[in-house]
Amino acid sequence: MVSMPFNRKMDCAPTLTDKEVINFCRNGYLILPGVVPDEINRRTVEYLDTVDDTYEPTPIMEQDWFVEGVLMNPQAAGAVRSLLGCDFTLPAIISNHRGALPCAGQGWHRDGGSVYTDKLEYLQVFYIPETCTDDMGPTVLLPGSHFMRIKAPMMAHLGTLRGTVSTAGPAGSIFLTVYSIWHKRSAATSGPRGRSKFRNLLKYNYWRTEPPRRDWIVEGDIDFNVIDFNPPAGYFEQFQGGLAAARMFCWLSGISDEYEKRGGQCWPIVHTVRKKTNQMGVPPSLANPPTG
Ligand SMILES: O=C(O)CCC(=O)C(=O)O
Ligand SMILES: [Fe+2]
Repeated sequence: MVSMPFNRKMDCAPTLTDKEVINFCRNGYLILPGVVPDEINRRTVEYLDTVDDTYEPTPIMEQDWFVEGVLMNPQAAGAVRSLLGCDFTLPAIISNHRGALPCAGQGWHRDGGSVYTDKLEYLQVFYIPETCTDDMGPTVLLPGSHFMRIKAPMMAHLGTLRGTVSTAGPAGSIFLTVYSIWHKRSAATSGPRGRSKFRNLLKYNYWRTEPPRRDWIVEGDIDFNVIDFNPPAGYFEQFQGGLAAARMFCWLSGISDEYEKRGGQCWPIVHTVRKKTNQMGVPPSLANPPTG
């Protein structure tokens, strides 16, 4: 039996900048189009067709080419390293949302076990080994919804929502999500496509092992007072989405104790302040030095 690197710790250089980390906090997802090489995509589809077509093809982790090319993929792992810190763990389970084409869509949901928190202890990551077009039923996401509190039975009946994002993309695309983001498989109207005649979508989690700190690519000249933290889909009570994203960014930066929500026009909501002015309540580690 080949040993599988379940929960094995890994480290690599971070690839995301401050602004990219902030955007992840705002949106709750990051799409990396076509980052896995064609040869690995081809082998993955072949494996899913001929070796293991179940909903949990975890033994694919016996394959070094899969572990290196997908789970440890340089762009994906660099983004995971930026968000989960050094020595994050590789997955312990691989799921495949494999659907014949055409296929019915799902209702809006967040996956079981979701909690609403500023803490980013793990990431839910998806990989599409074949090109997925909009008529092949890609997963759709609601940006910013990882902070939106709702019970699953209350969201299942929702239909078309404004501001959703399709994850349709080229073969080898990987997307990282905050676990609690609202998402669903959209309806696939196309007939069989591609080699496998299925839409394969692998899903797995990475976990943090180290306390958070701001050790991604730090931008020296960034002014945290003039950045809009609001998630793009405007479903929040005014400012609440931006406040939640800023709290997550502070937690990731290891400065939660510096974040003080005093209410009213407190950081980060008045990002229209003149350059180099500090908003009320900006965490000292993120503030501009005093002028004059
Ligand atoms: O198949 C998809 O696009 C998403 C599947 C999913 O979200 C689920 O089954 O929980
Ligand atoms: Fe799901």
